[in-house]
Order: sequence, then C-alpha cells, then structure tokens
Amino acid sequence: MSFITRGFTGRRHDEDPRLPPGQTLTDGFPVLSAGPTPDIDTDDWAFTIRTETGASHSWTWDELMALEIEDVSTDIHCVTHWSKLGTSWRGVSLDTLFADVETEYEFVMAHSYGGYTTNVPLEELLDGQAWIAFEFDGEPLDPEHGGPARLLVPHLYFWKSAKWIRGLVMMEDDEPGFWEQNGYHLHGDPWKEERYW
Ligand SMILES: Nc1nc2c(c(=O)[nH]1)N[C@H]1C(S)=C(S)[C@@H](COP(=O)(O)O)O[C@H]1N2
Ligand SMILES: [Mo]
Repeated sequence: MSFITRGFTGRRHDEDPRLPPGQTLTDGFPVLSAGPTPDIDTDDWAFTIRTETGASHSWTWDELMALEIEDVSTDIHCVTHWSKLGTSWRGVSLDTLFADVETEYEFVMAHSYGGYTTNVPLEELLDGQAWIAFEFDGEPLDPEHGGPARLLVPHLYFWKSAKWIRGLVMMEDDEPGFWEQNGYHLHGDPWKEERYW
C-alpha cells in the first residue's frame, strides 16, 4: 500500500491534538474506492431525498447550484489511519436540503451512483455537520474523490462521506450500509475510535 506511506509526515495524535487517537497526518489525498469510478455528467445528475411517506425531494445540478453555497474548512479522518487537516471544500449544507423535508424517521441511508451505501443518523447530518460537496481546494471535485458531488460528513470517519452521492433515504431503524455490513462500525466517531465492530 505505497500510497499510504507517500506523503505521510509521521506526526501522530500525541504530537498534535487535532489528530484523533491512532491517526497519522498525510499531506497527500489517498483515493479509496470499493469499485470503479463512475462517469457522471452533471446534465444527468440528480440528488433525491426520499421519506417514509413516499415523498421525494429532488434537485438537478442547476437547482443545487442555485442554493446557498458554503465554504467549508475541515479535518478529515479515514479509518485506515490517515488524517488530513484543514481541507477546503465548497458545497450545499444538508440543513438547506432538509429545510422542507418532513420526516419522523431518525436514520438515513446514503446511496451513491455505482451502488455504495452508508448509514448515518439524521441528527448528525444537520446543524452544520454535513454537506453535498462539489469542490475541493478551489477545483471541481475530482471524479476519483467523488465528483461531481459527494456527501461530506467530516466529524465521522471518511467512509461515511459517500462519493458520487445520488440520494438519501430515510429509515426507521439504523441499518448497516456497505462497509458497515462488512465489519465497519455502525456509527464511526474517530474521537472514540469507532472503527470496527
Ligand atoms: N461511493 C463510494 N463512496 C465512498 C467509498 C466508496 O468506495 N464508494 N469509499 C469510502 C471510504 S472507505 C473512504 S476512506 C473515502 C475515501 O475518499 P477519497 O477516495 O476521496 O479519499 O470515501 C468513502 N466514500
Ligand atoms: Mo476508508
């Protein structure tokens, strides 16, 4: 796994309080995908939130761009032990996207183009904690990193930040997504080292 080694500065948790336990700093941006990178044209792209009533709230790419766009500077932490500090993103807050969504359900399954899924409690997507991000470092998000748009939930391990996001489905109960079915923690808080279960 040479990409893991390249770009690591070797700084660790005990030397930098911004690093959660067991994490090491990287200057690179490793690509971690469970399958091939889908080729998604923004003309064909849509993002949909579906609730228990069958109601769906959808945005085309142009509709997403017409919403309030936020600049986000944040640290990200991968369960494979790399962290990246002060990354900069642009995107639309999930608060904006959920503004008109009515649901009693407390859990969300994120679905990606290509079939990836990951589960997140709804309350952890709201209050300025999550975005649909489409720029990284001032550039359109690279397809390898989830372009045209990915979920960004930086306070949880990065597997929760579903690349090539296509929608969110409300769930009554917390059900495991792709990596969670394969042994990753249901929740994934890096500060509690919720890696595997
Ligand atoms: N659609 C999709 N999203 C995904 C993944 C994936 O395989 N497919 N991998 C996850 C994992 S395990 C990590 S660590 C991050 C990696 O994001 P990066 O490739 O931009 O570093 O994306 C997450 N989102
Ligand atoms: Mo990961």
